[in-house]
Formats: sequence, structure tokens, C-alpha cells
Amino acid sequence: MTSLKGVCAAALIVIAPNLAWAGTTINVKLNDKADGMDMSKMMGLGMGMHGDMKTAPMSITTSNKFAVQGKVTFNVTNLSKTMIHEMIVAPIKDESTALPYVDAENRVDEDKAGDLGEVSELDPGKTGSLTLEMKPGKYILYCNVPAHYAMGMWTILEVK
Ligand SMILES: [Cu+2]
Repeated sequence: MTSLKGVCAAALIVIAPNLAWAGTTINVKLNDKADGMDMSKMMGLGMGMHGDMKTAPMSITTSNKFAVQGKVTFNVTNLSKTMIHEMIVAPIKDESTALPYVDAENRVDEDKAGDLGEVSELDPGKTGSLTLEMKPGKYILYCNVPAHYAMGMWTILEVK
């Protein structure tokens, strides 16, 4: 026989996540292993540039590849020991179309790409956070310190 206590506990477990739902939290890490490397040879690794991402000296890694539509909080940590990094969020159509780029400045054209929000220019070891209302779709998270995007400092997030 199922006890009443057991039934109530089960009901609470089902209901509680809805009551407590405060959106998706994503832990974002900004990484580089660029110390002592000749970084000038490591360009061409931006989204849609078709480079070999395994060779990327910089990266953005996330705790989740997916988020639920609505409130999404990004807790960003710069794990670099020496470099300033940042995280910018922009919508994308697909993962093979390159973002608009300013060759002369070696960086993404943030205005044309559609900047939704950012944690800008974190010093080494520092953290920052950003909360956005997000609709379903695909988004890129990238660092726009000159050359970092082209050195592989981006990742994709899908909102469902
Ligand atoms: Cu960077």
C-alpha cells in the first residue's frame, strides 16, 4: 500500500521545479593556452572559416549546449593567467555562415552581427555575469578582443 506521505512527496518533486524555475544558468569559461605560441599562424578559426578547431589556442567552453527559452544567466570566468577576454552573445542563422568581420581590425563587426549583450573585457582570473531574455534559436558566444575570435574563441548555444 502506498502511504499518503509518499504520494505527497512525489507530487512535490513534480511541482517544485516549476515553482522554482528561474531560467537556465550557464557557466562559461574563457580559456587560452597561448603562452609562448606563435599566434599569428593560428588564425582562420572563426565560425564558418573552416579551420581545424583542434588547433585553436583559445576557446570558450560552456556547461550547457542548450538553454530553455526565457531567462538565461551566463556566469563567465576568465581562466587566462595573462590575457583579457570577454563574452559577447549574438544570434546566428546557422553554424557555417561566417560573422561579419572587419579585416583591418581583425575582429567581428559587433553592430552588424547583432550584439545582444556581453560581459566585456574581464581581466585574468576575473568573473562577470549577464542575464538575457532569450527566444528559441541558435546563438554564438564569442570573444572580440582583436584576433581572438579568429583563433577559435567562440562556441554555439541553442535555445529551445
Ligand atoms: Cu579572448
